[in-house]
Amino acid sequence: SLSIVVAPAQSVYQPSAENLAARKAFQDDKFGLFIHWGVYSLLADGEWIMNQRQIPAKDYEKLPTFFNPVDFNAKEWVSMAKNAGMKYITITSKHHDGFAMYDSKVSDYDIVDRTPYKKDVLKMLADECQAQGIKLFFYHSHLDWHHPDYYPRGRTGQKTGRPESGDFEKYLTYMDTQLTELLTNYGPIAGIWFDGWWDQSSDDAGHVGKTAPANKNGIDWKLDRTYSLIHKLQPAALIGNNHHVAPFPGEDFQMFEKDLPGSKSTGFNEAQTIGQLPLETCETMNGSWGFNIKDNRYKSTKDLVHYLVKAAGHNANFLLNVGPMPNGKIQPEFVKSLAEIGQWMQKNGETIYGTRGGPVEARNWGVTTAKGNKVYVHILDWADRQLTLPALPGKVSAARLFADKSPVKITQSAEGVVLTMAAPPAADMLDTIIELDMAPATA
Ligand code: FHN
Repeated sequence: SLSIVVAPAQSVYQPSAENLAARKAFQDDKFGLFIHWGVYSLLADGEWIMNQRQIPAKDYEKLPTFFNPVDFNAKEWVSMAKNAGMKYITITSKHHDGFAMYDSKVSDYDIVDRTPYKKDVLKMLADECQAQGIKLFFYHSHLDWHHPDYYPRGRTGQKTGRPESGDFEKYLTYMDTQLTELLTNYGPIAGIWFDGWWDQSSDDAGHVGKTAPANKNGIDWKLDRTYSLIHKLQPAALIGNNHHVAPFPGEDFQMFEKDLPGSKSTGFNEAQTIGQLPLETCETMNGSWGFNIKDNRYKSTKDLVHYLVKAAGHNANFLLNVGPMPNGKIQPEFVKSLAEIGQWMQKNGETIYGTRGGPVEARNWGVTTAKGNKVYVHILDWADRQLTLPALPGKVSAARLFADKSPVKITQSAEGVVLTMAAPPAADMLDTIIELDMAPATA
C-alpha cells in the first residue's frame, strides 16, 4: 500500500515583538567583544589544539586540573569592553572541546567540577554585565569532540580514542539541556551564537528559507527544536549560527566570519547570501581566536577601526575577539588596542551607533552610514580635497567635517554631489568623516 509520509511542517518562525525590538537594539549597538576562553588556553596554541594534535578525550581531560585563572576579574573585562565602546560580549560557554565554562548540572565536565578554580566564570561575568549595562551572548558549539554520543564524528574530531558508536539524539538532548541551563540561570541573555553545525552539515547547503534536512549520515541537527526552545525560554534572545550557509528559519541575525557581508573575501562565506536579518561580522585581533602565545600578527588600531567602520558601512555589527590567557588576564597588546579604539569611539561613536549602512555602496575611498537626517561619509583612504558621491536619496542641505564642524563645500556635477574640503584628509586621521545634513527628497 502507498504510505504517504507527511513531511514535518516547516515551522514558520514569527519573531515576537520583544525579539524584533532586540534585533533593532542589536543593530544599533554595532560593536561587541568576542571572547574565546577555555582550558585549551593552557596550551597557548589556539582553541583547535585538541583536534590539531589529535589528543584523545581521556588525555585532554587532564588539562582542566591545571586550569586555575586566579587573576580573572569580571569587572576588569567588562570595563575594558565598555571603555572600548562595545555594547555587548559574546563568550564561549562551550567550544568544540566540549568543556563547559560554567557550572552545568547535566555534566561534571565543567569549570566548577573539574578545575582547582571551582568558580562559575560565566555567572560572575553575567552579574558584572548586568551591573554595567552590557549585553551578554553565549557562543555555544554544536560540534563536541568530547561527548561520547557526538557520533558519527563528522568532518573533524578525534580519530583515536573515540567510541565507535553513539546516540546523536541523546547528544542533542544534552546540548538542549545545557542551553536551558544557560538561558535559565544567568539572567537576561542577549542571544546564542552557534558554531560547528558545519561538522555534520546537510548536503543541502543551498537551501533557502527552510530547515536543512538530515545529511547523508542521517544526522539531523533538529535546529527547529533547539531554536524554539531558546525563543520559549527567552523570547528576546537572538539566535545566530556560524554555519556559513543562508539563514535557517528561527535565526535572528546572520554572521559573516572574517568577511564583510557580501564581499566574499574568505572561502567560508561562498554559499552565503545576505538575508533580511541583522548582520554581524567577526574578526581576531591577531590571527587566533583562542590564546596563542606565538601569534604576534597584531592588527593595528587603524586596521581595527577601519574594520569597524567598514562593517557599519555594510550595515553590519563588528564582533572583535580576544583569547584570554589561562590566568584570566587579557594580553597587554589587546588591552592597548581596545583602549585606543575606545578613544576613537568616544569622539566618533555618534557616526556608528544607531546608524544603518549606506546610502552609498562601499567605495575604495570608504563607506557611508546614515542615521535620521544625517549621512556620514567615512573617508578611510583618500588624499584629495574633493570627493564625488553618486546621487543621494535627498538633497544635501549642509556638509561639515564631523571632527571640527568646519564647513565642506557642496556642488553638483554630472556624476553627483561634489564635496570639497578646505584641505585633503589628514594622513594621521584614522577616518576623516564628513557629516551631511539631508533634506527630504522633494516629491
Ligand atoms: O572552529 C571555529 C573556531 O574555533 C572559532 O570559534 C571561529 C569563530 O568564528 N569559528 C569556527 C571557525 O569557523
